[in-house]
Amino acid sequence: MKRLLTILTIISFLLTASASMNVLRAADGHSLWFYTAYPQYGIGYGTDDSVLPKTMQEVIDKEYDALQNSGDPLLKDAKLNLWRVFSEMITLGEEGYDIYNNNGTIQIEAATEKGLLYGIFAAGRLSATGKLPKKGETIQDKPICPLRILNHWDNLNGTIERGFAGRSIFWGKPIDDKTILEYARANASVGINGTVLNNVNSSPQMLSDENIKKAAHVAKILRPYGIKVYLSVNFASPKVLGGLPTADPLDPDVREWWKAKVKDIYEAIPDFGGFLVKANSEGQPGPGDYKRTHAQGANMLAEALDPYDGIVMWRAFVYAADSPDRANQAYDEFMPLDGQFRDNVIVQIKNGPIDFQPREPVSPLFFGLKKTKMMPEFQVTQEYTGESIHTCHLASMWREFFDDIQYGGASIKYPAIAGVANIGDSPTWCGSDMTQVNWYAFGRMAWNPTLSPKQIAEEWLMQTFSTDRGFVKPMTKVLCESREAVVNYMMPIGLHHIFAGNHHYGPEPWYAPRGVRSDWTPPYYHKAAADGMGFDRTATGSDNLAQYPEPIRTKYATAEQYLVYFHHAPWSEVWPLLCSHYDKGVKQAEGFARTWTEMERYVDAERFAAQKRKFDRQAMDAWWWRDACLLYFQTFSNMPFPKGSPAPRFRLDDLQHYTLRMDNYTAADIDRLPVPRQ
Ligand code: BDP
Repeated sequence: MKRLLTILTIISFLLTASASMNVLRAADGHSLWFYTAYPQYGIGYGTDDSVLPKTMQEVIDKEYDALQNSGDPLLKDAKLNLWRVFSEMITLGEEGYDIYNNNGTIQIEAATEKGLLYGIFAAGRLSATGKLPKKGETIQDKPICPLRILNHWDNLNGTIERGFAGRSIFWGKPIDDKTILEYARANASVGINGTVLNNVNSSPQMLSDENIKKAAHVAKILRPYGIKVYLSVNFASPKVLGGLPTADPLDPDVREWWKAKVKDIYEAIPDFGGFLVKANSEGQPGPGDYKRTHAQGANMLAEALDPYDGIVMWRAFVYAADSPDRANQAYDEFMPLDGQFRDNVIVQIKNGPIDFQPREPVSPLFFGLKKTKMMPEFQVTQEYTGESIHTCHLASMWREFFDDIQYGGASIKYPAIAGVANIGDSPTWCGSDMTQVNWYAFGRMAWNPTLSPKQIAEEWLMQTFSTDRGFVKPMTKVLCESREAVVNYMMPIGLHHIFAGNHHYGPEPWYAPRGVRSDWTPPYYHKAAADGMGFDRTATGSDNLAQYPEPIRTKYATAEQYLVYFHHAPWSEVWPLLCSHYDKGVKQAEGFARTWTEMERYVDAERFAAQKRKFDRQAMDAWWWRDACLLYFQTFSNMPFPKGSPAPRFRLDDLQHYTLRMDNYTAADIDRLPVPRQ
């Protein structure tokens, strides 16, 4: 017995030692989800970083070598087979692959080189997560959505709109080829096959010869990874850049200008993907300036791109100032145009009708448009969900989106999906280690919108930090709870857009200065008053509910999570719910910080410390949100905090004089605030 115990102890010692050797290497977060799978390989290419692969075959060769050297014995003799004409492979399409365990040898097979590349990355992921097929088993996969595109809101001067991870990797300084190479590889590894290099609020200068040349250079590095480049264009470019007197889409000279410009672009970038356009939205120019419709504007560009198979992604994010209900507008404006867009136009629609809120219903356009191609736009960068500080696993939000789309009877087989990137030149790429999960999740879910947030969290954690169950289990729980926690402590039961006036990080439900358009102030959305709070979007109000078909209309009308989104409800109903959700959110955020503290032995010291600061900050911010919102709404409800609800840590008056903003509020500051601490 004693001997057995000794043996067990030795075995468990060896296991622990090897696990910690694997996970405790120093890391600055730059290796993304290649950390555990390729210990000696990282995200780059070892010694020959400076040599850019020119063809996909070269990329395949490098990735194949990396896979075989990854340390997984099953992959040491892995084989690659390209079956261009084999019918079973052809059914996997352009991008699918098949991973087969042939009596102990892993074979990766596909009908195209692109499929092979995705197969190699998938084998790496399956190896890191212990899921490679067993003897005789096969794993096949192909994407549901053909175009999986990141949108960078990068400005030509190198700043990033709503970016929380440093400056642009494309603009504002000479391009670092190695960074673009690493970026390409990371994207390809999760199936992203397109990228828009510049902000939707686009400068006409984007289309200058010099900037097209820069885009062409980026395209050259991305091409061998199967990634196409797209550009955001400013609708007034023919006027501002081209010197024409107008940008009217029906003007023959304007049409010729675009055709010539498109020709130039394709000369520089032969596989250019197409244009993304924000028009007549938030001050951007568009066809409306000439009394033309969105369809007329989009079709003009589509016609110019058509000979090269380029596409136009035309955004539906439009809303006029001070309208009775912002949520109604995109639907009202785009429904009459259904069927009028050319075949190579895809209308790009934000997931919800307002603006990337922590929770909002899906945009009714997804159910309404029947003869128009549509693509959802998700926000990967956490503009409204805690920037790069708060952990918020957005896969849960996107899961809810796809589930509601299906519940409402529509298909989730979109021709394209866009995600507003959270990537910059910060060492961690995303501004923090934990927020990298959303880049990963976007790629995985765009490829397969039926994936669960849990599977994505688990596989990402295992590749990024440690495969130890002691780590993966509790941290998967944290990630899977995190989005609901953010909703709870920021905007529960259907609250939306009660953010601070000059940033979207902290709360300012009271913000309503004179002269600011009403739909840019929180009271427009929460409508708190003596009789209750919430936006009446039923038939007695804006009737936004009528834009939804059954059964999703009834689901939304009766859901507690959308109570004050669709109804102006009495305080007797709202107040207890508000308090319990805000209290829960605070507890959840505090729980995340506690769990992370227990993870110290599984994570390298650098990433542990950096992330600890973020979790601690998130917990403090949760208190700030909760106190600000409850104390403010209490001035209308005049109801006491329910029994068991903790006393506030802050005073409303103080909160109204400070703004919760990442650069002016740190852990130490909380002690300096003139507030009684409980
Ligand atoms: C809002 C952002 C703004 C963007 C706009 C858009 O606050 O910076 O330009 O969306 O999507 O969420 O066009």
